Amino acid sequence: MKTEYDINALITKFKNRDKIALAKLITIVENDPDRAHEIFKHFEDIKHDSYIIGITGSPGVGKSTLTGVMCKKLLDGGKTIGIICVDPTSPFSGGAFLGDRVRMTNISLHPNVFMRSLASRGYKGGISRAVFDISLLYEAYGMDVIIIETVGVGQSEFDIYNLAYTVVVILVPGYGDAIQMQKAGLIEIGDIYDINKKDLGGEDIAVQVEMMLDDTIFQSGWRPPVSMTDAISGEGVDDLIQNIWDHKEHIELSELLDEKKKKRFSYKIKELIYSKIEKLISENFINEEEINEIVKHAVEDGKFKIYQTIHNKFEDVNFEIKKK
Ligand SMILES: Nc1nc2c(ncn2[C@@H]2O[C@H](COP(=O)(O)OP(=O)(O)O)[C@@H](O)[C@H]2O)c(=O)[nH]1
Ligand SMILES: [Mg+2]
Repeated sequence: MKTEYDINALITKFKNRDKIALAKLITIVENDPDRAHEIFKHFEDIKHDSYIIGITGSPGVGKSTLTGVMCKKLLDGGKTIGIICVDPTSPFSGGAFLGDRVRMTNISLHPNVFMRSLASRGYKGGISRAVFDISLLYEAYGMDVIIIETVGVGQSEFDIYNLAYTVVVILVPGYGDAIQMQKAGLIEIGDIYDINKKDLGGEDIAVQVEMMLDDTIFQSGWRPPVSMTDAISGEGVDDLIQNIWDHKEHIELSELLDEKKKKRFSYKIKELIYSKIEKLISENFINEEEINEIVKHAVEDGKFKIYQTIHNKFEDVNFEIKKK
């Protein structure tokens, strides 16, 4: 059964900074993207002032632990923070969700922080759609900082690069050699590199990253710095945070931040258009009954004709789109 919410009542509470209302609105945009416009029409005046930080790296490098420590420091500095954890590598177990909760319990009760985990695939319209909408809600809520934690880069599922203003790539000792890193596309994406688990070593990888960065030309005029942290003891985290603020200042002064904001919105606009068109097509051309019929033939007649059937079906279609 679908839960009905009174959106107007929720918005009123939300505007009074009620975290439960924030949680409910997030649930609505997650599960029912078609209702997003009903929510966002109440936020036409919001400023897009939240600073969006992406934290990325392979599973287990310490992203959640680091996010927790950074958050604590930012909270102490009076900031309000919204966190989104995306971990599509654990589709069924919900392990990411529970794990992150445990790692972040010490901060998640703080009134100035809110956290949401998206542990599985299968969000309507995709994970990036859900992440974007949640980030907008955080902005409307007035969060100073939004942290998006995500596994890996350049996946079709979710590209943090289109959303975050500063991307931090986390590596750990024993990751492998520089060539592997280049293959993984890590050198193109990071604004900042951090070698976490420095208690286990990592000087060698830091040197390799530095060398690789020295060989790269950065058109933006920003040469990514490399920090080393121990997220358990908190050592080095202040440097990492300082690097983030330095990058923020750099992109503000060079007007790159505006470019990034524009990119964020144009990405969203395209996605909205595609999802509208997809809906149009699925409503007009894809009919479950018909699909079942084709499947039934395929199975019962012992003849595999699905390509031919769909091909013939579309031969007869006139794709003229008329406005009302
Ligand atoms: N030794 C050591 N372990 C760490 C450090 N940071 C995180 N860990 C541990 O590494 C494991 C994975 O951390 P987690 O934050 O869940 O990684 P994520 O998958 O990248 O979010 C946990 O057991 C952490 O306690 C660190 O700096 N040093
Ligand atoms: Mg994590």
